[in-house]
Amino acid sequence: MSHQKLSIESKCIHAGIGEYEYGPVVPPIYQTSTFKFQSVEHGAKLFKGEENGYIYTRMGNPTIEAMENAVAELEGGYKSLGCASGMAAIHTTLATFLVSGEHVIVSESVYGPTATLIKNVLSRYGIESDFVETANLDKVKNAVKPNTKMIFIETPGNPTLETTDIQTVAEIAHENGARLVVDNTFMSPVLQRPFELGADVVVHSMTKFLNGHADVVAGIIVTKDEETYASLRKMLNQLGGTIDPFNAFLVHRGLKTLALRMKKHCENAQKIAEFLEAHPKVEWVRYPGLKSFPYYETAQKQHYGPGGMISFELKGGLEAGAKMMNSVKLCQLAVSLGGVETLIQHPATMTHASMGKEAREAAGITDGLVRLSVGIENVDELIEDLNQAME
Ligand code: LCS
Repeated sequence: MSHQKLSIESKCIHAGIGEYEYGPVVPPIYQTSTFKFQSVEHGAKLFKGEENGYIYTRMGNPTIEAMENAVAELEGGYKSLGCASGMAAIHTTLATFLVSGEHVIVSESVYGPTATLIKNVLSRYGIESDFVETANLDKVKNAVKPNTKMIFIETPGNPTLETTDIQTVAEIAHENGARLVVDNTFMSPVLQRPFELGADVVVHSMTKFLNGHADVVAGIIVTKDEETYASLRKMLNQLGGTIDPFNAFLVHRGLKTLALRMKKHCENAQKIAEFLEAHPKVEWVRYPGLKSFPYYETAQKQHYGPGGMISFELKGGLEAGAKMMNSVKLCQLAVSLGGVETLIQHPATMTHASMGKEAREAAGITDGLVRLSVGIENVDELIEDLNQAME
């Protein structure tokens, strides 16, 4: 049966699995930095690209390739590139497609280090940027300049969950000769597939939902054609932010339960968001599955489920939020997200501290905002824990 016809649940189990010596059902871990050539002539042919084969793990490795093929298949893309972290994936993508004098439009609400990489590092190489509320399509249109070559959106955005209409922004990008890159970390390909909506490149921090077990730092860039893939591969070979075989093996293992996990993340988060919304101590809650979500229509249009991320603020702001975060017992106070365990954190002093107060305020990241990554524990026990922490 062609994988293309399979459901996302079955793809999670079978994607990327090839044929290996002795017939294992799981790709072996080729924990090697380099590969032997049969002769000088053979080595030369591999380097020239006249023959297929492996040379050196930074340039390619069968365990990594199996995981890359799996993620590409889940996203409905062509090929992908495993990276050492989500930041390595983002850096490689920006460095490949932007040169000095060019301009990128970026979602205001993005992971803090993505914003600082663009503002503080890429600016040193002459790359211009504007951070805008990409959920507001007029603002995106107005931000386009003659030298705009990329629109980079993170949707839903970290940590505000600001949701950008991927299809319309893809149209704006393409009408203006720019590429659309989507950071799909918060949804995973089970809940959102940006290529179906016109995106050109998809990136992920695989540290999050894709691996799902809080034991790997990794990233990926997914492409939809050979030309894009080849340019990125060349850049990744030079920048060197490649994933290693063991981490690729772990991510591939995690992918098998991705659909199952996402279903449970959604069920639990929906119940918790409803509990928070009804709680007298809660000032506001943002969750794509709530009717009160400011981007509810866009979310309904482009998501296959509401996801596992919630942001909220207590009455009493930061002080009340800090008290709550210090009082959880089952939920854990830690950054990162997308794992099987529920994590709670404070963006203004943690994940988004590097952005500075002004940029945070512009992006709607208030000092009192609390971010919850809902895990797959028993939801009644999670609610009991949140309730006692608020009391
Ligand atoms: N993109 C998004 C949307 C992220 O949330 C993160 C990390 C990254 C990219 C970077 O990925 P990494 O290099 O860490 O694999 N987000 C984190 C967070 O919210 N808490 O800790 C890390």
